[in-house]
Amino acid sequence: MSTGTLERIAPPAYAQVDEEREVSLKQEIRSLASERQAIILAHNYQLPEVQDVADFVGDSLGLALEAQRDPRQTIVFCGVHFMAESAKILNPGKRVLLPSLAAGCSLSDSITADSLEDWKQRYPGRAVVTYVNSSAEVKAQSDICCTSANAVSVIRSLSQRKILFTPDRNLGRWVARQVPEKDIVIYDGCCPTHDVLRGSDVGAGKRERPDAVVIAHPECREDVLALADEICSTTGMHAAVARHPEAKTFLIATEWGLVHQLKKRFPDKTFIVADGCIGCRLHCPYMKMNDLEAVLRCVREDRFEIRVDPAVASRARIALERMMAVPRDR
Ligand code: CIZ
Repeated sequence: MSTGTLERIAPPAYAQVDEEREVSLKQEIRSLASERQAIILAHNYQLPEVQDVADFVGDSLGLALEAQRDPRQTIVFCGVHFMAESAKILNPGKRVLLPSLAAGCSLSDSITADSLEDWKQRYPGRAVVTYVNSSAEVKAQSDICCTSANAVSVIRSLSQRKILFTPDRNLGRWVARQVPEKDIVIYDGCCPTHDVLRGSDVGAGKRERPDAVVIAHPECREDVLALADEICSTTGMHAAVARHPEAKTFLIATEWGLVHQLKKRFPDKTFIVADGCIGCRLHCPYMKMNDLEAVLRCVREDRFEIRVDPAVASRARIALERMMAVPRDR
């Protein structure tokens, strides 16, 4: 694919819907959601038009907290499967719906309860810290969860020095550099969307825009992080932009959906997806499964309901609640 000019940021063609249809879908979704007293939550990586119909847009930690705070009993979770599962685990009495069951996560699939069990046996006695991008079964076998917004604080909060970190190797390595006093063994999983980005892509963007501030997600590889001015979670990226009031241009090294929120909040800044090919590689196909048609079917037909085995859920909830007691990194 041609790299084009870095000025243009456009979603891949198949993600676009006809404008008139988009307006009527949004109206129908909003009116059905209020009629049925459903809250719509959308992750920062969702399609822009899906973010626009949500009551709340955020990262997985923010969405989980919002799901708990809101009194509505039906949660339409526009994200991927593990996130909807976490919402269900934390809100067992509420109905959690995921618009598309195809919205999985390769990183979450890179570790199973069995492979974690094998790994724990290889490294006995270590505290298991699991990134929320994991199944309920894997969380249930973990001591504590973390997100990219609190991973460093979670590791620091532990009394144990020896830790197993699962499943993202890039996040794990970055955290290990922040907390050298801990002995951290890192699982070999990754998010393919972030892992595909290379330092040379970011370097090319920097050559074209030497004034740009580079903001990278810690799921990116080390050569990308080495070029970053700021390394943070998606929600942390808002604060990172605010820390550079003099900067006009930002190279964003994370899934392109996040740029929609940044553009809304900072309309006078220019945000460029750091892959140099207009979001074509920093594109998570699973996050984009929940298009407006799927969200409408979800609200109208109450599908697809997420259920978690109660025994698994009660153990996973302990790991999630321990995490939620730890503050965000910054
Ligand atoms: O925790 C999340 O929501 C993810 C997957 C990324 C981030 O940094 O927000």
